[in-house]
Parts: sequence; structure tokens; C-alpha cells
Amino acid sequence: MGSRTLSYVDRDGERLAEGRQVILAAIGPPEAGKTTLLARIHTPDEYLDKRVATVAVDLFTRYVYVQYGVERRIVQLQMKDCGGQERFTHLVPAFCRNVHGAFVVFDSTSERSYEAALVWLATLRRSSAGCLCVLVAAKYDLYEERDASGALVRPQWMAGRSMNQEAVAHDCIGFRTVSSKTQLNVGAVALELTELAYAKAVDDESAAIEADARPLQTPTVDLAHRRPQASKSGCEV
Ligand SMILES: Nc1nc2c(ncn2[C@@H]2O[C@H](COP(=O)(O)OP(=O)(O)O)[C@@H](O)[C@H]2O)c(=O)[nH]1
Ligand SMILES: [Mg+2]
Repeated sequence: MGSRTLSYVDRDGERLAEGRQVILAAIGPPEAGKTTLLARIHTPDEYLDKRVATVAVDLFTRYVYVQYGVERRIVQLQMKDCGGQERFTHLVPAFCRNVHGAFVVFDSTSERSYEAALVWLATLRRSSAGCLCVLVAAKYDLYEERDASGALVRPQWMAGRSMNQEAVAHDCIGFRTVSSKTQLNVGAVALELTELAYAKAVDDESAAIEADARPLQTPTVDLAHRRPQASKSGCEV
């Protein structure tokens, strides 16, 4: 994990922003830590320490800096928070339609929460194949124990598993551990996903413009051999 973290644009700078938005979403089962994570990304100085279940969809918006090649650019970061209740999974395709990237969040203390997050991920994939997803193990402040080498001891269910490999196997860009409580990795993962999503959005747009600028081509249908046919309405086509 790099040491760079998300940096925010002040009110004056917001006026300099170009039109582009980066839209990220947090998906996953209830109680995973999604709302607390997005709130912490949005307002780093505050820890949202209350239990308020998200009903359907909330939106967190801020202007932030991203590095694109050698340029530092300002973008509007929109983060959508999806209610995790099982009955909302059918909203995922509509919810994620224009989303560039997603935090697929699970409660790191619970293997069931992880399995549930994978179901959310699969649902997202069916509607938004190109969306960049990062697998996020939340509440990592709950592991204070360290092994002989000084590394944090993982939750038992995760021991011996390569979560990074599992992330890649599920077509994610990677796996990250975070704590919204202590801010562990929060700014870093937010920056990583925002920058990758921004770069992808810019590249996708350039590819689409290039495709639109291609020269016109002769149609492949041989119109000369098409015979007029009577349609049901009686008109000839
Ligand atoms: N210890 C700890 N608890 C957390 C953390 N993030 C969230 N929680 C708690 O986990 C519960 C569920 O969090 P919430 O963000 O509402 O989950 P959501 O349903 O996925 O949006 C709340 O009681 C939070 O206070 C964290 O980083 N550390
Ligand atoms: Mg919530």
C-alpha cells in the first residue's frame, strides 16, 4: 500500500474543476461497514460512530485531486452508498449503471459477510462488467495482536488464504484491509480506486471518440439482391 492518500480541493478550487465526475459505489451486506467507510472518506476528520441503517441509496460528494500521468487534476468524486439489505440487491443494476468503481465491502470478522459480499459482486458484474472493483475487508482495528515478526495477526477464517489471489480470481483489482475507526488505509484505498477509475473513464472516452471518427464504410448488406416483400401491414419494405 502506497503512502499517498486522497487530498481534497478547498471551496475556491472547486470552481476550477473540469466537468468530469468519478462515481464510486460501496456495495456489500448489511453491517459490513460501508456507510462508515464512505463517511470517513468524505470527511476524514470525523468517525461516524452510530448505527444508522442506510435505506436504499445515499450520496457523498467532494472535489478531490487525482494524478493523471504528469498532471494533477480536479474531479468531482461522487460516492453512492447502497442499503445492504437483501431486498435491495435487485436495485444493484440500476444503482451501479454509471458507476466507474466499487468498494466491495465485508466485515473482516465474518466469513459469512465475505461470502455475502461476493454475491453482491456477482450481481454487480452482471450489469456493469467494466466497473473496477476492490475487495475491502473492513473493521481491521479489531486485530491488535501481532506475530513474532510484528505483522498483524489475521482473523482465523482468513489465515492461510491469499485474499489478493481471491480478489483477482473474482475479477477485482485487488484486496485491501481498512479501518474506518483508526483510518487505516482509508485515504489510500480511496485514492487508488479514484485514480484508476478516472484514468479508465478518460481512456474509455478517448476510445469511443476514436471509434466515432472512423471513416464511413460500405454496408455489408447487398441491397441489389433484396426483393421487395409484403409486410403484415401491407406496406412494402
Ligand atoms: N470497530 C469498528 N467498527 C466499525 C468500523 N466501521 C464500521 N463499524 C461499525 O460497524 C457497524 C456497521 O457499520 P455501517 O457503516 O453502518 O455498515 P453498513 O451497513 O455496511 O453501512 C456500525 O456499528 C459501525 O460503527 C470500523 O472500522 N471498526
Ligand atoms: Mg449503511
